[in-house]
Amino acid sequence: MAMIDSSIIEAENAARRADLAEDYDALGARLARRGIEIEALTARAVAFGVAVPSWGTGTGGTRFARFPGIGEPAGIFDKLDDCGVIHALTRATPRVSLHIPWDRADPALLREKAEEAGLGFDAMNSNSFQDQPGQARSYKFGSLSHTDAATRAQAVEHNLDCIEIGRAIGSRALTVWIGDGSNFPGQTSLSRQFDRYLDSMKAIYAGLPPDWRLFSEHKIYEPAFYSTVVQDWGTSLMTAQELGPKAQCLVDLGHHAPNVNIEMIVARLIRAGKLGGFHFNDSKYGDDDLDSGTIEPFRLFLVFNELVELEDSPGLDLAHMIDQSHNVTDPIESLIVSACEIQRAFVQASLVDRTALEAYRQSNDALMAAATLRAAFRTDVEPILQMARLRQGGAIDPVACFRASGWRATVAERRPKAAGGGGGIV
Ligand SMILES: [Mn+2]
Repeated sequence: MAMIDSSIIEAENAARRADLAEDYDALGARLARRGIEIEALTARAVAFGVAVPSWGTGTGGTRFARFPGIGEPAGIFDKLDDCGVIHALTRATPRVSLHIPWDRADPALLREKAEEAGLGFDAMNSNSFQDQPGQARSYKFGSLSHTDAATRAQAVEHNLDCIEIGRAIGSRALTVWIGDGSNFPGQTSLSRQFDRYLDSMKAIYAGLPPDWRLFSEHKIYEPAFYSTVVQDWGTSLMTAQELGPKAQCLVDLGHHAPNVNIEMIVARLIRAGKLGGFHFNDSKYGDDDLDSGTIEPFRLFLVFNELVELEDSPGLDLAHMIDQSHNVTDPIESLIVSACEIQRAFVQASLVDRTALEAYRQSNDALMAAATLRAAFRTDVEPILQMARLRQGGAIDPVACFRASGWRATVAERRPKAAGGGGGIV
C-alpha cells in the first residue's frame, strides 16, 4: 500500500496539538473583536480544494537542463501515489489534473488507483505543442491553427480522444492550451490563423458531453516569440463567447506580461460569465512556474479578493488547479506548500470586512479602502489552516510530516532513477 502511515501523521500532530489549540483560541479572540467568527473561516478552509497537476510531481526543467531528483515518479500510477500523499497531508488537494499523452493508461486502472489514493480527476489537458512518436503530421508550424487541414484534424482528434479518456475516469472538463503562433512578422496571417483555430475549437466543442466544459487557456508568448494565437484574455474571451455556454476561460497566473493587473481580468471574466478556472503558480519575470505565493503573495490575495467578492455570481463554478514546474525542490513539498498558500489567500480574502470596504468606496476614502484589504492580508491565518487540516485527518505541519515519513527515500528504492521524463511547462 503506497500511502503515508496514518500513525506518522498522528504522532507528528500529537507534538503540535497543544500549541495549535492555544494559537487557534488566541486568533479566535482577535477575530471576534473584529466581529469575525473563526469557525466560519475554518469551515471555508475545509471546503476549499485545489487540483494538483500530475506533471508537477516530477522534477521540471528549463530550456537548458533538467536535474532529476531521487525517487521520481516513473509514470502516472507513481504520480497518483504522490498526489495521494499531498492530499493526505494537506486535505486541500482532492483532485488531479491529467495530461494526455503523458498520463495515458487504462481508464479502469486510473480510476482504481485514484480511489485507492482518495482522489478524483479534474480537467483533462491535451497536448498539441509537441510531436509524439509515430504521429502522422508534425506540429512544428502549429496544430489547431495549422495551415494544413489534415494537421488541424489530427489535433482536433487528439482533443476528442482526451475527452473520451476523461469521460471514462469522471473528469468533466478539457483545458486547451496551444503553442501555435509565429516567430517572424509576416510568417502567418494573424487573422486567418485565428479563424482556423476557432474552426478547430468548434469541432472540439461539438464533441463535448452535455455536462462538460471546455477551457481556453491564453498565454502571451512562448514557444512562439512574435505572435501567439491565444495571446491574452481578450482572445480567450472571444473564443469562449463564439463557442457557446460550455466554453470558458482559464487564467494561468504566469501567462501575462509583467505587472498586468490579473485581478481585473478575473473580475471582467466573471462579469462575462466566462471565468472557468485557474492555473496557479507564481513568477518574477515571465512564465516562471514558481511555487504559488512565494514571489507575490499580495497579488494572489488580490485575485482571491475578487473571487470572494464575486463568489455569489450566477453560475460561477471554478476549477482551481496548480500548474508549476519544480526545478530545485522536492516536487511533493513544493505542491504541499503551494496548496497551503493558495488556501491561505482564500481564507485571508474571506476575512475582508466587505461592509466597511464598500462604505469606504462609496465615500471615496481610498486610504481606508486599501487599509481594509491590508488588515485582512496581514492577518496570520495559519492556525485556521492547521486546524482545517487536523480536523480532516491531515497534518498540522505537512512538510515536517512528509519529511518525518521518509516517503521519498522509501519510493526511491523501488522507482528507477529517471533520466528525462515529461516536460513541465504549459
Ligand atoms: Mn497552465
